[in-house]
Amino acid sequence: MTKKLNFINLKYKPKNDLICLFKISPNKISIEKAANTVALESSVGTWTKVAGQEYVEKLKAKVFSIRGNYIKIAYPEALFEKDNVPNILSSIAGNIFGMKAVKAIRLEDVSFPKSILKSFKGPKYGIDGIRKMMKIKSRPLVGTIIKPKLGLNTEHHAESAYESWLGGCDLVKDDENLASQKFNEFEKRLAKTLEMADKAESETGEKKAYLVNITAETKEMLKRAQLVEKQGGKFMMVDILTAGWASVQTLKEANFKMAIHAHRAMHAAFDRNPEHGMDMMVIADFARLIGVDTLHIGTGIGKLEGNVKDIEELQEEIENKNIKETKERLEQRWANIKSVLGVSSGGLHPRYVPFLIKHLGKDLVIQAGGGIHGHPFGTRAGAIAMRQAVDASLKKISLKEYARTHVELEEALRIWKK
Ligand code: RUB
Ligand code: CA
Repeated sequence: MTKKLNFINLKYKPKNDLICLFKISPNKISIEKAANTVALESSVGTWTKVAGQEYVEKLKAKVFSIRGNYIKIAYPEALFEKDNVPNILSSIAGNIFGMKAVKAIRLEDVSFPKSILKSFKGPKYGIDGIRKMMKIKSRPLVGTIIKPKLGLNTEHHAESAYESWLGGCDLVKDDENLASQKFNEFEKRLAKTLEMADKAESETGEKKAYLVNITAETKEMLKRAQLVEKQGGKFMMVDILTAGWASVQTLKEANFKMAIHAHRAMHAAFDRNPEHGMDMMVIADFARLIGVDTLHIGTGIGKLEGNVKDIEELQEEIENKNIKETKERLEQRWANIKSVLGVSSGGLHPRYVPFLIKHLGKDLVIQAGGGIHGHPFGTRAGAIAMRQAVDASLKKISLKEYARTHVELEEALRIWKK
């Protein structure tokens, strides 16, 4: 190794550092040189030597592991403003993605030191808190997204929510691109749909939650959150990536009573290319750190890209207390930061329920839009069929057999084959 690679120290043992695991495809240079360039650009260096002070040297990021194309970098905690997610990401996930030294680079995982963990509060509810709020001891929660995703008027939206709850949904959410459009304005929708939630609660004896999408410019978003709190809502939903990390922090800091449901629209712009960008694991880590209570993690089987092994790992990362290191994942002790409940959503219908429970267990929200509202007998029957599929799976009875005595499930299986 040449002397110039002074951001590499393979003997270094990280202490209070933030660790990043990168996969790098170097651009006609050695992996060492590429790794060195990543470490310098994301910490105190630049493309040429700048006469520095010795005390700055102490803040250098260090490449302390190189295995094939996987490298680990330790960033001294003092490099960051600790409770500032945009600041942390501007270093570890900033300029490096465009550097000519790499053909591609992917941030696979991040591990936070105690000092950074301590500067965040994490989820208010966590899995236990959500279960308590919804009075659901151990089964997976069933959710729906009102469909069609845009265009429905407020009355039809609220009616569809009501039908979903009566059929057995626990959670009803807005779609990611519904905000306060003319055809269905926020204030009216909130009032009408919460009214229906109350009605459904008293008629079914079950707890019912409306995950209203408050995503907007930050001050407007806070106003909408205040309205939800005033009207007694249990949840608010935010598109964490399109809204931006700073606004999610602002929302969390405002300390509303409601749980936060995080939709991840736009994540695939970061995580779909396996060689470049950042893994969903990183997005999930920051979402847990700031403190969302439920987060979309994918399905492994529905309409959207993602394999089930990755989704299982992702679920462990947000739901467990201590995370073990693997080739593609870093260790993390979450200490006092609560868990986040994973949500599987995207192209789901009753036929997929046994697969989801087999792989992702009961600490999961199983959420279907088209797979409920597209049921030939209507929304209520669609929700009934989903609950029947959950019941059958928990009783370890095949769907085919259960469908013999459950007509809604039978119909769902008849029209949705794969
Ligand atoms: C669900 C839907 C959601 C996606 C997001 O509708 O469109 O926005 O689940 O994906 P449907 P992800 O049930 O009709 O497909 O949860 O993977 O982020
Ligand atoms: Ca991690």
